[in-house]
Amino acid sequence: MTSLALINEFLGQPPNASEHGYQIDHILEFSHWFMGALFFGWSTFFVFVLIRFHKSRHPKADHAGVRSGISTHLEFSVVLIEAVLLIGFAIPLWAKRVNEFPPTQDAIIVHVVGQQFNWTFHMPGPDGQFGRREIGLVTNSNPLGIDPNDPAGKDDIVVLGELHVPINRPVIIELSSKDVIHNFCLPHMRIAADAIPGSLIPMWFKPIKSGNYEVVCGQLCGLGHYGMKGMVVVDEPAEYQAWLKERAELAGTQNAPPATQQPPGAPVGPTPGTVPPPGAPKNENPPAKPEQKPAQPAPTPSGE
Ligand SMILES: [Cu+2]
Repeated sequence: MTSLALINEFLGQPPNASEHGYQIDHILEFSHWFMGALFFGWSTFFVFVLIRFHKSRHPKADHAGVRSGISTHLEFSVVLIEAVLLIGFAIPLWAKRVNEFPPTQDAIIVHVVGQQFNWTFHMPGPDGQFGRREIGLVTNSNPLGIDPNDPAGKDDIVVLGELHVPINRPVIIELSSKDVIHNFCLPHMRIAADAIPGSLIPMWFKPIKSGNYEVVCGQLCGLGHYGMKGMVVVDEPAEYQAWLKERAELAGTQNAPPATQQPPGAPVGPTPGTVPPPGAPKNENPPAKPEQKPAQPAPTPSGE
């Protein structure tokens, strides 16, 4: 680590784990050192002016002002350095991030969906094709609303909270949200982008260090915002394949629940309409049948 990086460490920047991250770190480092130099320079100048133009030395104000051109040169230099930073470094780096996506055949493509207050990851499965998603099909067991009639969606992998990616391969993320605006922020990978309902926002990074990296939500998205965390695990290729195989095996049961399985929220206990065997424990709060009419109050037999 160079001495330039000291300021990033001081500001709490976590270690970089992505291929492009060092470029962002350089700009951050340079900008902070430059701001520090400006602060020091202008503060010194301010103190100098206070002393140099004190009333005791200049009892009468001079309307001609300072005649040397040094302040003009200084200000011009500051503008020049800032223009070089913006036009020479920041804009090209940004343009590279948004225009130069890696070829999709080498990349891992993941749909990331934010919702209050977690992240869901959607991967295409062995066929390499994402199933159709439809917001009307969202249920507890189908959090992304994958169309069960779409053959491309049969092998899709849906994981909540933790995504695995292989090291040294570009990861392309398509970001969206189910409710409010979130922000998918991976501080170690030096990327962040807003997840906006109704939009698919692409972003990409290439992890170069294996390990577990926290995902945070970078937009104040509600009361549970503080807990909206996830994990990106960068694996060695063999570990990644093992994880993928495990998830793919699970995907069959995830996406196609057996026909006999009760839907979520179904009443627990004997099926409504069956007579419990004698001696069976009584079912408290029997589920009401929707077609049942509310019971009429029995007429009181007494003649009061
Ligand atoms: Cu959020």
